[in-house]
Amino acid sequence: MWLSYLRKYDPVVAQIILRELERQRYTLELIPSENFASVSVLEALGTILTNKYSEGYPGRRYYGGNEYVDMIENLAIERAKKLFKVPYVNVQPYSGTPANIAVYLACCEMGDTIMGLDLRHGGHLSHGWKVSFSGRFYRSVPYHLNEDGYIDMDEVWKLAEEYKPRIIWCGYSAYVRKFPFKEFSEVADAVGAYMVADIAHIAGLVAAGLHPSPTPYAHIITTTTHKTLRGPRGAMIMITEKGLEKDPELAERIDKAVFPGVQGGPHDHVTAAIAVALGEAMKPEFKEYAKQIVRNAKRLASELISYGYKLVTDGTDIHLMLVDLTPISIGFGAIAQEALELAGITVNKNTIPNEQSSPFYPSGIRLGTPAITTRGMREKEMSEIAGFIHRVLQEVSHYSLPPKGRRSFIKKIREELSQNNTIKEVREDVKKLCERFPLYPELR
Ligand code: DSN
Repeated sequence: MWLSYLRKYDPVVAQIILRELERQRYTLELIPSENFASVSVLEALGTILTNKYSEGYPGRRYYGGNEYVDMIENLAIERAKKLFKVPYVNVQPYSGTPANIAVYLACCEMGDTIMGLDLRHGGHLSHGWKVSFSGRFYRSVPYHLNEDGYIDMDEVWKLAEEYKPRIIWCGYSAYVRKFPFKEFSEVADAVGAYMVADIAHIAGLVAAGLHPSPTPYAHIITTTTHKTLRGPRGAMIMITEKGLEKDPELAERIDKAVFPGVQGGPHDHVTAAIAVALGEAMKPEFKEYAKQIVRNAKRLASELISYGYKLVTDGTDIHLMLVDLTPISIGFGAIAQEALELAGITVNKNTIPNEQSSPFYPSGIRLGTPAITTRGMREKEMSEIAGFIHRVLQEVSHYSLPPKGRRSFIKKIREELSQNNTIKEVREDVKKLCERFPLYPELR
């Protein structure tokens, strides 16, 4: 029985985990940065490797007893090198932001200038947003999207030439088109910057050849391992041949930045699970999976457009899309997220380019297909899901956020909507769809 010891010795924790399993099983997970790791990945995570301290790197640790941990870490490194065709990998970062902190530490002095896409336009917190360490300790010069939702490369060139940044980030959390690695490498090379590709969102697509690789263009590549790559929560930093040519000591500096610069002991159980996920990503089935993610995203996007929704850039090239709900009302993303959640459809509210509201009460929602594709859903189910979303949003389109008292307003509509018959009906339809695509049947 799954969790047999935990059920016996700490039933309180076991019951909460089992309820979360039910939630994952019977809801539609459309948050594009989430996925369902395989049972093999989960098994590797739940092992005795969590007991070990291994500060340092394979063959040069600060603790004894690392014979097998070295094997695990070397295996993860070798698989990542092969998959992403890079000469150097560090698999120890705890997650995406710590990986990016290590990159700053290795490449910049405090106060140096850095460039990333503005958070409100789809960039990541750690690429220079004002409340993050990256916007506080470095001089952040953000670039933006054009009105059409594509990156404004004229602005990128202008800012880079004027401010001569030390780092230029090309990598996004809510950008729906192909990441323009080649164009960014031309800018970075022209101004002598490090080009860092943050492929957290698209790593699985890159690994499967469904998105152009940054390897020929970037100096450094960072990624999390739990999004499209479908591994455990963790991250990696990779250095390309181009990176080593620019700076032969870069690998050593990255290693030192990760440990002892930013972190202590690596999470060896996570490293093992990363090795498993990388092994899975090398298989032909993973390529099929990645293809289906993109096909599903395109179908979901086109169905939503056919219902009259406005999508940023009118579609997607990758696994995610951004629905601009401004035509319903400004800040409607926050209402949509609540209503959809009540119907068993999990999405995240998101700012849209030229947002007129705030990141907490934004006007868009971000949807992605990695998790539902893992369940085995295909184009036909995407059409059904678009229909569910439309039924829910139609039901709540008369609501609009008040200028004040927004938190209590959201609480109030949540209560009202929990009694709404259409939402209850959609919730039942969502459950039926989920039952057709069982999640973790092995975990009983
Ligand atoms: N929180 C992640 C996302 O949802 O895109 C980025 O780190």
